[in-house]
Amino acid sequence: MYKKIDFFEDEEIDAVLLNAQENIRYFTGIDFEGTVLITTCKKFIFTDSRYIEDVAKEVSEFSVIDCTTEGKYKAAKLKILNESFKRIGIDADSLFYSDYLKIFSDKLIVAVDVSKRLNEIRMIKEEFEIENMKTAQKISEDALKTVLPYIKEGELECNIVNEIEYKIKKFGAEKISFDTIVISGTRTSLPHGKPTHKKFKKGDFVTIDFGSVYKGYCSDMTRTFVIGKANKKQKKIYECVKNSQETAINCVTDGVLCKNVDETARSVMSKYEFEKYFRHSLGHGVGLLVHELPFVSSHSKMLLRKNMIVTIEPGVYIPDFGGVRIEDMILVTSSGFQNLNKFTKELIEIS
Ligand SMILES: [Mn+2]
Repeated sequence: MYKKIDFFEDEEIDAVLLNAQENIRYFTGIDFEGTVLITTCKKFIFTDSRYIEDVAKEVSEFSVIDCTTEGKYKAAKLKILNESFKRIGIDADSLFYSDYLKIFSDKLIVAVDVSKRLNEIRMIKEEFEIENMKTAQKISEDALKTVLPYIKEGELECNIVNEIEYKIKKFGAEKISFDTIVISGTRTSLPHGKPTHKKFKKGDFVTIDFGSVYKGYCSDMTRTFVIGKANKKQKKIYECVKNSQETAINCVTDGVLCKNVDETARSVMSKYEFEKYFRHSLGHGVGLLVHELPFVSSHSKMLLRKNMIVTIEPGVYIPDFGGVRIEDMILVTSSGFQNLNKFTKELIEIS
């Protein structure tokens, strides 16, 4: 299953050259390393001996060109590119400048950057994509549930990383969607802190941000726990973040501006006087990439549309004290939203 490119006329281009792994997968339906050239009537795959057998079996509409040696690669690609093209759409976000020079420097071909268009097509998810992401999310939640008993005083951040990643793969994911974050204590004020050999202590916040990949599709979630009883300030921060997140999620629907959802989350935080401690955007699209369009931020001019999947992940991070982030993946529907994350958001105090 793959999407067709339909903007040749709009962009006045004869062909599109794809390099990014996620776009290759999306516009060919298969996963391999190489380059893809799609014209209005022909489709070419340039790949090498590592993938050629598989690729040739899986695609029928593409001409597969063996580029096992560098010389063959250049010759094949340049020959085709020179055949009849004047203007070629390139995925400038991922095309190496050295490759760009080989193709465009001394030729009369014009390069048009179509990366934004390609990435925008991927924002609206097909049914099979939504199903894969639901499965990826379920794997993550099942992993966290089974790892929860290991999260206790004296345990190391990095051991919990290992346990979660092991369970994610055991439960059927092909890989993790990004390096698992497990941080504790005052280090939870670092939104993307790196796990260490630090032990969990009584009174620590523990923040876990992680995801699974299922059939190429990512999931992403965050939960924050407390080891022992939460103190008054911890409870206030947690309540603020939870309230901010739930209020923002509740205004997700088809047609709402991304920046309005971001603003809603911040306005809840301002009631707790914590908004200055929320220093990143509210969320992001998820799909073949863990971070993709649309970005749910104050700068975004995009609207949320039916069948987009975005994270909503407010956080309050107080330096030298600690922080809380809660993150769910939200599917936009015509009348509102569906939260793909079922894991509790009540504060868990681990005794
Ligand atoms: Mn995220």
